[in-house]
Amino acid sequence: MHSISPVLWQFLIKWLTNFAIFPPEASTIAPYADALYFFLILISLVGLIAVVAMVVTFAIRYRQEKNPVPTPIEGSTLLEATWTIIPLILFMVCFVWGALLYFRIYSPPPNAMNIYVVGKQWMWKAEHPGGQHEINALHIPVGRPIQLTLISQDVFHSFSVPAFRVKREVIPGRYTTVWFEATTPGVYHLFCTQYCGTLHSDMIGWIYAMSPQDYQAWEAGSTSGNSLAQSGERLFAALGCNSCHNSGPNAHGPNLANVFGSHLQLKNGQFVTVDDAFLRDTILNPTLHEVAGYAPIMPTYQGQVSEEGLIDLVEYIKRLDSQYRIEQTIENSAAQPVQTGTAPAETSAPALAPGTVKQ
Ligand code: HEC
Ligand SMILES: [Cu+2]
Repeated sequence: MHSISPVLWQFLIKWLTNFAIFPPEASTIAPYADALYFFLILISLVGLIAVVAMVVTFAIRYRQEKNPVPTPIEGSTLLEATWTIIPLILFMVCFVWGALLYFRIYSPPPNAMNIYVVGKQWMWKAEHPGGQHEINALHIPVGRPIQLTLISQDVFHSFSVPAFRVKREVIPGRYTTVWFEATTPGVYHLFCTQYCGTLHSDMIGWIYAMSPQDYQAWEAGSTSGNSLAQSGERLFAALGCNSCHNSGPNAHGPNLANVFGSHLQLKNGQFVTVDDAFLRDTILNPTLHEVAGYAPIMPTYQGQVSEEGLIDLVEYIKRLDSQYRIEQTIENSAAQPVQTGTAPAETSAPALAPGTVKQ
């Protein structure tokens, strides 16, 4: 898009960034978003100049001394067609261009690496599948598509990284996703762009875009010991899910192996594709979509599992293939206290299983 003159483009962006009126372009999508942005500015400028020029010319040309009596104009089809068709074309160009960009921004590539982010008053908590937890920080490798699955624990928030030109609403009770691919290693600002209470302006963090080697080193150095799926496996046992969901012959619930991504038939005959949101909904609200062939005996876990716990369960079920073992962690999980590595305030819940909600 900026292939017209990469040199000129670089110059423009550098200059704007240098004067702190423009964030750097640090993702693959950024130049595309900027191209549309500059196009909008350009046509606005052209419109502005045309209108001002006409106001001034007409004011001079048709001033009172020259035209004491105004000449009535009956209308001109040509003129009206012109000022209808030209803006229509311009708006259609903006629409099609914007729609193409929108689809690009909101459809993650299938090989994207998934990281979970929980927003709450007033912090961002990121959870990597490997079990790394961070607060108001997110470490990512450059050159690799990253998909974030976002959810809020309380009110509406909005996850915005200007340098990547992405922004996504973070909503209580519903997973939303956003993806990006960072291009330049660096540290970039993360903002909440939804007014979410008194300390909203404190709800900021940093994205650390690192070279793949640095990222690997960080990943290895900051794991809390358990992957999300392993924590999920323990929670699955602690909450008694495995009393109904096991591959045994007398199981009361369906086998959950390979359920993620499959098409399930519901009681009303409809089919649903099992995704993250479906899994989360089923745990909290089993009657919402009852699966054909089973009695609706699954209890609700509303209020018993934290958002982090739900993420662990989702991640566990996602990774189940033929059996119920992610790793042999079940035996010792009851004996030793489990460190989930989330916010310090939450790791101290004594009598509860990891990931469950304090009552
Ligand atoms: C009392 C038995 C029971 C318990 C305990 C139970 N479930 Fe279920 N679960 C079922 C039954 C029966 C169904 C299918 C009918 C339905 O959807 O209500 C089901 C459906 C599901 C589904 C939908 C997928 C499918 O193939 O139908 C998921 C996911 C699930 N359960 C996860 C869990 C998790 C996670 C827990 C623990 C937090 C849990 N269940 C606890 C009985 C149970
Ligand atoms: Cu917020």
